Amino acid sequence: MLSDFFAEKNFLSLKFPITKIFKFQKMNNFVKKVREISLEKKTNLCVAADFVDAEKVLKLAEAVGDKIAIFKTHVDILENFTPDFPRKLKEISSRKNFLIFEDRKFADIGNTVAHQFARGIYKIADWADFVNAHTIVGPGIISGLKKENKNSALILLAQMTPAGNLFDENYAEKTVKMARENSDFVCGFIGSADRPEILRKIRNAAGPDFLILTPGIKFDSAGDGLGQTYNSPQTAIENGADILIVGRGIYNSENWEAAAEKYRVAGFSARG
Ligand code: 6AU
Repeated sequence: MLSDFFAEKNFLSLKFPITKIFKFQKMNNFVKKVREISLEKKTNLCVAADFVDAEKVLKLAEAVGDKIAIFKTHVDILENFTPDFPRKLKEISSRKNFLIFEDRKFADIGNTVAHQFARGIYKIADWADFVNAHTIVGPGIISGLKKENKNSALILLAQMTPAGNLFDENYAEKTVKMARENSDFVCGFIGSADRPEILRKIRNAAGPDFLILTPGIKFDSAGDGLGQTYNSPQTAIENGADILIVGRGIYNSENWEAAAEKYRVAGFSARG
């Protein structure tokens, strides 16, 4: 039985009009920053840069930088990573005014994730504005990351997009509770429009002070043969998402900038 905490409530609209959002004052500084960028650049788009060539990732950031609020990386898939990569990406992000999300999906004990976050080759804590973590391992993962945090905010995976995943309503509810208990560091969730009834409950329970970032967004909803599920920008926004993560829908197109513009318009106009 789920608690009242996660029951469907009607007092909050699922779509927060972006211009009215600033009356909610409890929000983390990173959430505030995203909202400010969204308003200024009229975008709630996050581009997922899943190339294995660092130069291509930087080219993509230059091409779509004016259209996005957040740029998402997977540094561990880069075949030519050097410390120059985050330095160059940071320069583009401050020039084009977007934030950087390293999609590392931490999933180990606190002590190990602390090392993974701050040390090794990538030194993620030195440059990422956002990182994300699985809550399956309990709140120690949040403490471990917090211990090494310099200037990042944490996103928790409350849902995932692949077909047949084991995330359920109970898991999402416990994840929202963990976020509320650590709201100095946790600023939002990954949610999926493929289970809209759960996404709505996450939004209701989390309120407007947390971001919900939703991957699995594409105009063409055909899957990728590897389990990924896709929904439209409208479906995600109507069910409580505020940031839309788009990868292949943009970087597999011939004109990255034009594709990003189409997703920017669709996502931002759906916000109302
Ligand atoms: O648009 P795509 O399918 O090309 O890329 C989606 C991006 C990928 C995934 O690693 C990521 O979003 N993702 C995540 C994230 C962001 O945490 C969670 C999830 O459940 N599904 C998903 O696709 O970079």
